[in-house]
Amino acid sequence: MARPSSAGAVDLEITGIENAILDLLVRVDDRHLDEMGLDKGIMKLVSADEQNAILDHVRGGDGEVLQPEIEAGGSCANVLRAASLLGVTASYSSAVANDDTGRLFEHGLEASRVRNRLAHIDGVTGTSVVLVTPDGERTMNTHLGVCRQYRAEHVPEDDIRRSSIFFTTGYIWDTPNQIDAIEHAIEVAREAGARLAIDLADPFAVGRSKDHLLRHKEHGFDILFANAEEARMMTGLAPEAAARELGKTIEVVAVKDGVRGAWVHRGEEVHHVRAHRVEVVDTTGAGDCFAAGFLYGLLRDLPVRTCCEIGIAMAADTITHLGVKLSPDIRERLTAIGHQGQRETQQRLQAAQ
Ligand code: 26A
Repeated sequence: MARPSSAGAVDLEITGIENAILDLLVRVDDRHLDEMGLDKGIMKLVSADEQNAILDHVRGGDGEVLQPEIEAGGSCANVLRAASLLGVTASYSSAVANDDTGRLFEHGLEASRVRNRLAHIDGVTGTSVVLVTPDGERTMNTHLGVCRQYRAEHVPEDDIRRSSIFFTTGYIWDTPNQIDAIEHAIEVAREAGARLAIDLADPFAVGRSKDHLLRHKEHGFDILFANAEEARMMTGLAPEAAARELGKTIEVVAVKDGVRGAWVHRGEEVHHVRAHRVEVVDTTGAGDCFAAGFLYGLLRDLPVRTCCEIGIAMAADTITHLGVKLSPDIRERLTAIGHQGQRETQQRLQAAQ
């Protein structure tokens, strides 16, 4: 995906800013959610005390040792780590504290070779207690900690200027200082000619920040990812119609519809791509991996339908693992999808001549 010729040197593919969060994943039964009055499948903001009460509750109080699976999370960071595993060069910024949680998060970033542009602020690093039920659905209980104190001076301006794509999610429009920071980052990206990509991330985020998101929908976003519910909240429409509507002002739009697959819109093109049938272990990060795969495809100049197929393959792969993980052979599988997409495009072009 080429940048305008007026832009400076571009040696990074994606820079992202959002919330640094460490995930504590625990397998639970549906009754645990019922007993705690938690609605399955949603993200809820909670205090650190509430997180501890949830962990105590699922431990059952009989001396059983609970060992959550601990791994770096944060929606945007998930996207960048997954993209980086595919060979995309990425840089990430948010805020962590000088605590073990923050160090584990940083380790996750660096292990995936994502450039670390984290700010350090006194307090506690964000965490999400992710409860995974036997059907693979995830219910997130997030304590945001110091990432809510992220501010404009933390924005890695140089990295944004040197990137093809600036990426964030709907989660970032939260505190006034975070809003200042993201609006500043968007301005830097626009001035430098970087593409602006956003994942709406969560119906909760769209509900909270709809005005900001609608403004950027009209005057800024180049690439948008949404699930069916988020797209409906933005447009009042079902997935295909929502993709077409959002596509009136946004160059590339992907609307994900779970087991019904995804719709992608670009210019005159609209495609539907089917979901894969897989054994679902944990849906955490499925949307993040979709975005990672899709952006990888765009950065490699693949046809938009192929980008969507790669996104779907990434989502299908991660949901067969607990946590946001990918299978060792994922890169080869995606390369095969990419080659197939290129062949089909060549055949179509030849047939049209
Ligand atoms: C503002 N909030 C609540 C959040 C998040 C979040 N990432 C950014 N901001 N709440 C949960 N997450 C992350 O979402 C991922 C799955 O898409 C979790 O850390 C999880 O890895």
